[in-house]
Amino acid sequence: MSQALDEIKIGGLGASRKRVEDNRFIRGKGNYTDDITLPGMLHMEILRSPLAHARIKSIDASKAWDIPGVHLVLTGEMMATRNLAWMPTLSYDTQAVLATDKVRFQGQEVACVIADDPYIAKDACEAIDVEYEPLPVIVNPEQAVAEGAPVIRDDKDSQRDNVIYDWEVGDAAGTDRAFAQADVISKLKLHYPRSHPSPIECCGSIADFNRATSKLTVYMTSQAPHIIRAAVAMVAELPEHMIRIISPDIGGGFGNKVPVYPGYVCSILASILLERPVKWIEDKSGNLISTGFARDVYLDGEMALRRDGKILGVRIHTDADHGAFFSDAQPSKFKIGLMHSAFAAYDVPAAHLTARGTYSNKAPGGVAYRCSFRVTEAMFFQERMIQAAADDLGMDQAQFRRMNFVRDEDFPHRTPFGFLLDSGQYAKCLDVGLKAIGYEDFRREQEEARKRGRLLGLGISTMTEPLGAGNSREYDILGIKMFDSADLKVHLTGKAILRTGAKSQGQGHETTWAQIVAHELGIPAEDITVEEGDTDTAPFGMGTYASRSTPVAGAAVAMVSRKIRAKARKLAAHLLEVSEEDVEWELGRFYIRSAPDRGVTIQECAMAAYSNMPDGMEPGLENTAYYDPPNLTWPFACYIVTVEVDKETGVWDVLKMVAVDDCGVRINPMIVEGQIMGGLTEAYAMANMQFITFDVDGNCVGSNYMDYLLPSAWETPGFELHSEVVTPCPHHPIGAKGIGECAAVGGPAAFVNAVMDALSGMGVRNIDMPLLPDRVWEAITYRRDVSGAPPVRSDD
Ligand code: MCN
Ligand code: CUM
Repeated sequence: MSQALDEIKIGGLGASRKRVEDNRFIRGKGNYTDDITLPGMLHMEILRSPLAHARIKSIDASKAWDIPGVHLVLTGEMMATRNLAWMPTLSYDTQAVLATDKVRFQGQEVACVIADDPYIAKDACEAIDVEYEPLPVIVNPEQAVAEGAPVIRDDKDSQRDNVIYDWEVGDAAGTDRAFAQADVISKLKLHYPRSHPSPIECCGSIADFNRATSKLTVYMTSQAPHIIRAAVAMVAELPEHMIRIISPDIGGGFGNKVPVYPGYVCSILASILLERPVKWIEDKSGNLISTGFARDVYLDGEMALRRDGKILGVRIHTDADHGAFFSDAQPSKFKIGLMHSAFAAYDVPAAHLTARGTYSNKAPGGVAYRCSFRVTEAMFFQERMIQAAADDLGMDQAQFRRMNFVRDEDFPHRTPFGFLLDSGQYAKCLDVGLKAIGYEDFRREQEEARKRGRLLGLGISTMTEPLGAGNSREYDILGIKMFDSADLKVHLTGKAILRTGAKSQGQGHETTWAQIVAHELGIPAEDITVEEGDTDTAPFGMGTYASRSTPVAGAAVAMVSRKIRAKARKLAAHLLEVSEEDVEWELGRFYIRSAPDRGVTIQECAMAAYSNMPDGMEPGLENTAYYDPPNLTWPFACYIVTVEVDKETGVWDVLKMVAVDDCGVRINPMIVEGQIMGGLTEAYAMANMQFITFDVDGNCVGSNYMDYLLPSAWETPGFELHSEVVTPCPHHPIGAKGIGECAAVGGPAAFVNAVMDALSGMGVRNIDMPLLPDRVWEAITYRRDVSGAPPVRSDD
């Protein structure tokens, strides 16, 4: 009779185990960067540029130096003497650490003051006199390429204009042929606005250089500590083994904490110069105005259609506004991230994408915010285009999707842009969603309501998303291949510590990684400590973004557990005095095949590894696994929203939202639901209320939480989640696919499609996000599209 453990009881795969990290978070016992105080620690504040584009004529810091309690004032000029005025970006560009020649966006770092406390430092920043000579300002790609536009990056010898790249992917000629055969060509043009992650905790660092040991320790808010260690080694020319990066608890990242920011670099240099710990904690407006923005992409596309609804081909052009420096954190091969994952869920025979990136006088960014490298823009545009195409054909929204989906029996499926999809049940997800929303009934209700002058709408968004870069053949950042790692040490009593190269910012890795070990080894999850974020103890890894932790580090956790199990099997054979071939495994226990009652637990094997190993066996029970995934994972999602739009005010309310997510095997169903709820909330915020843009002078409008609204439980509609569709990932050791970004990626189009559906027949093709009441009202009243592209209009 089997004596296997009950997997759910030990907190294994599929257990909705409570998040262990919450025990300290809800007690106020988290350990965030700002909670750390070191002996003799000083504080740094940053002086930011008030202008978007200006030549710096002079910087006079003498008054700041005179303020009691000030230890150091850093300027670009001083940074330059150490070759640190500029730093490399993750996209092979350069970025100013502190401005020397010009300021290139509002909020750019101009000087830093290090003082006894942050208040003195802030006052001293205000005592610095900077003389600026204003220059013409560029806030969009059209201005960037206009005749006579000022060259923003005149620091670069090779740069004669504001174009960063022209890039293309797909089959131009094949796509031309598809369009030649089309019965109908459907077109759409829109702007996906800048958006901003706005985690509760801003960015920050504490640099601590110890002259006696030559060791630099930096506590910081990084989603990818090992990448930061490599970057610091290169930028500051310090030996890598003398650098220790520690990311303690992180209060939300959402992509905001992937890039290298000037504040980190300045705090490090200040600590080296002063030989004291230097803390920098960014304030909210500093975070909103200067850190990694997302999106800001202009999308223009057309779709070739056969009369019966079959998609024949797609053409997309994107203009991406990258701000003053090209600092996207993305795989080096792809200039516009994974934008070419657009339409992956659909069987599109031919496709071609062209992309141009330009500089502007705006904070650098473009990629990071729950997006897996531009996938948010790709899926938003895809689903907006799908809706427009179905409307142009006069076809039902659900039927048009269903007939063009990649079918279950067609996997593996190669997309026209070259991605390989391995699994999915798209039509089934859609059917579950339609049933849950009550599709047919709603359509009838909508028609009835129309007759009485009420505007109801239904929006669908269906998509598959590439999560979990990479495989190392195709994915690297600055040449470093995108694999990941796990290190597992089983102590002699059978308890264990697991470390990975990922870094949780709220996703719950301390809970879920232990569940994978429990599944593989039968060690109860509560007996496993999970630790991440310290480069001196964690194995090398590429960090957490692109929802890559489960697909890559999570796979490494399974693989290292299997290595441990393989050794434990030898120990079991030794303890049971049989040969290894006669030993069988069930959860938590090895037993003799011919005598199942005779067995040893994994804990007994662990004890033997330290006390009773066979002759010649290396003692101990620990191992490390590096995992290079064969492919990305492709979760699928179907989001459906119904709304009512008020004609008089343009205000719209969500009536119901359903979400059907298939992310393969769920490690922790409760955490997965939390990820989806959070992502849908962000999607709703982007679609409805988050307004951040620029005026003609490059002033960042909306860099405060009066304009850039964070939804609370009060504004957020309820979401109905469905988990019945599970298509295991065929190449992942436990069949899991990523989930961390799906809802934020697929969600926005569902909301916008719903509002557009409510307005159908009014001659409105597009309203740019956020769908603020005045924009919706304008569309209804004047029967026209409403653009949200900067510069902001004077009536906004
Ligand atoms: N999970 C699971 N079963 C699956 C897939 C995932 O139980 N089949 C669990 C994982 O074990 C993990 C969580 O769900 O605990 C998210 O897993 P995964 O999809 O692998 O994503 P990552 O852990 O790599 O997280 C990154 C992703 C990104 S890129 C952004 S941006 C984002 C997001 O996660 N930022 C977040 N979700 C966030 N959630 C919080 N609370 N805070 C952030 O900053
Ligand atoms: Cu692009 S935001 Mo997440 O991948 O850290």
